[in-house]
Amino acid sequence: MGVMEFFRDIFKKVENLFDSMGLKKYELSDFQKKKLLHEFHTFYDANKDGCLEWKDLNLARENICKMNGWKIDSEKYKHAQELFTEIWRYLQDSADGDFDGKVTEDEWLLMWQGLHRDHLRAVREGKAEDDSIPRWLEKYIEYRFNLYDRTGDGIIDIDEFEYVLGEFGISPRESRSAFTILSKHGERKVDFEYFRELAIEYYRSDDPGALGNFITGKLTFDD
Ligand SMILES: [Ca+2]
Ligand SMILES: [Ca+2]
Repeated sequence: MGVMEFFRDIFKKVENLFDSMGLKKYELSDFQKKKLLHEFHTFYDANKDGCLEWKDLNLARENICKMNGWKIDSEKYKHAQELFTEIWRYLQDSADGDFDGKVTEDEWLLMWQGLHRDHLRAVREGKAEDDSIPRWLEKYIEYRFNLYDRTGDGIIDIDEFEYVLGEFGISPRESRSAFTILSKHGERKVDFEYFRELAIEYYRSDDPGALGNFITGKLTFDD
């Protein structure tokens, strides 16, 4: 082996080592897992039996249409139907590892683990931006924004936030405090651009101080 080959070989080994060390940060932290499980139980598992099935998404869809008074055959009703069908298709393909038609907590976390890993790799390889997210999640965040923005003026206010989260079992005290924090005491308008930024933080950030952590109205993840 020539000197050049020798160093090339060493270089490759060091690179691989760094790569395997780097893989560690792909693991979701306990804090990230708690946030993702809160999302699972509060917004996805509509019948609260601990696992996610098509009937949960269907129930969530029906509740949302009812809450907003969207009539069958209206555009918004059809849009919600398409969106929930797409999300469920994605969850079945990406999360339901044993194909039993149910997504358990473990399967849900594994899916997020995979999304997290793929994203970090893609960013490192220059194939994705920091804030790129899969299409279904992009649509889901848009839907959540529209759900909160009841008056449809493009901005979520504290009363809308409290009302909608109340439907998901969050107390007014919690949701109002959370909104005060994420809106920086009302100084920062919660338009779609800002909401999307916060939502991505909620799904990805491991920083306990990130304002995006407050987007579901939950104030702490210590328990
Ligand atoms: Ca369920
Ligand atoms: Ca399953």
